[in-house]
Amino acid sequence: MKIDVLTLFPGMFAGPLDESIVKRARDAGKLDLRIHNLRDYTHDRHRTVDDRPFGGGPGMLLKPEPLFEAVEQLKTATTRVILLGPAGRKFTQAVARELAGLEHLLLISGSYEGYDERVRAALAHDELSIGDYVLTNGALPAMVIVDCVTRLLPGVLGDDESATDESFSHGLLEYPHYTRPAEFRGMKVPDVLLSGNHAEIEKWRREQAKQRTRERRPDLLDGKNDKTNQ
Ligand code: 4GM
Repeated sequence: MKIDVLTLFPGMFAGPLDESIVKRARDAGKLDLRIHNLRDYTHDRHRTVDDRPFGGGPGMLLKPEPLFEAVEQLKTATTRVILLGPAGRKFTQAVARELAGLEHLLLISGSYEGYDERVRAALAHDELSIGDYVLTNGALPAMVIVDCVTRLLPGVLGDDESATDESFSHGLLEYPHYTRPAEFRGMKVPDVLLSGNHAEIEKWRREQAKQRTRERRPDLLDGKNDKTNQ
């Protein structure tokens, strides 16, 4: 998969995507990730990317011209152009699975107060938010999406690593896990996990997962949730 990211802060991307599983995917040619500076698509002396909103009000907007020029240069017939912003539809594991099936993503990591509406209307196929909070810019959301989508690409995770999709795949939170030692600083691993009785272990895990979900994320149980959200 190819992912292009347009940002005003390309330096923020050095580090998080150069480590661990994303690095391995890039080195193996499974992810072709390119970071582009939006300022490189300006033509004035000051490399201006923003301007004041018509009608007044606080804050600045990204000017349409550099965004149009960048998207027109970077997109092909198969590109999904995605704006990032707190007003987007919520990015979930289901959306990550959808994106992982595409050939090419162009993520636009905005900042300031947002985008000129013509960018939305004419350039973007979709607008995503990673959650209900406001950040200084969309670089972290772009990195979250790159990370989350990359681990779903074919052959990126080994068999052992794949197991950790559990939390969202059956719509419940994960049950508690333990490793050795069986007793640590007076804290014991539940007897059932040491019993070797696999039916009992399954039952215990199912109950724990349900209880934990009820306590922490009742929204996942209340039926109003489209299961495709998970
Ligand atoms: C306003 C409009 C994304 C602010 C567009 C971006 C939070 C998220 C920004 C923008 C952001 C999010 C920059 N804050 N919840 N700030 O995904 O890109």
